[in-house]
Amino acid sequence: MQITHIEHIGIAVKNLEESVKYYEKILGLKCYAIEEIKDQKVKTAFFQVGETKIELLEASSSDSPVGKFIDKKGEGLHHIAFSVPDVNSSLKEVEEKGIRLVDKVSRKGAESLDIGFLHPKFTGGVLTEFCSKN
Ligand code: CMX
Repeated sequence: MQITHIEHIGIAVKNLEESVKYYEKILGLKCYAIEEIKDQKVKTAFFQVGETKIELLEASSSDSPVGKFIDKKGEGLHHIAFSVPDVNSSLKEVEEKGIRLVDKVSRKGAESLDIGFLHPKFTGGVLTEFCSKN
């Protein structure tokens, strides 16, 4: 496994617009992109913090994984995403080590990255994502 850095930290929010205000007006960060990812049923807002991004996530439909998460646990840290050179080989590597995958093969995420999720029940309760630029 060759993780190069934390690509982003995903934070589930009820209202994207309201949450963006906190990051901009209180923390002084700048939202550089808002993007809806239809496949994941989320609307996202991005902030760059050094090499890492903060990704705010608002559910765009009631059956969205983020909506389910907020219903159960409330707003807060949702997932951590590690940058790797090749998502599919990293997914294969951890699966061979006994980790259950959410995604057997990569799919397209925000900013056109290749992404794949590991199941939180096999990662110490932290939903974990691999990302690569392809
Ligand atoms: N962090 C930690 N635990 C989580 C979790 C999260 N983000 N999301 C769900 N869980 C836990 C639940 O609390 C539940 O635990 P218990 O069994 O102890 O109650 C368990 O995982 C199963 O959760 P569920 O609500 O029954 O939901 P599902 O099994 O239907 O789905 C999961 C869980 C992880 C497979 C699903 O949320 C998923 O596919 N996530 C990956 C996709 C995603 O989150 N996309 C949004 C981000 C988009 C992006 O960044 O690009």
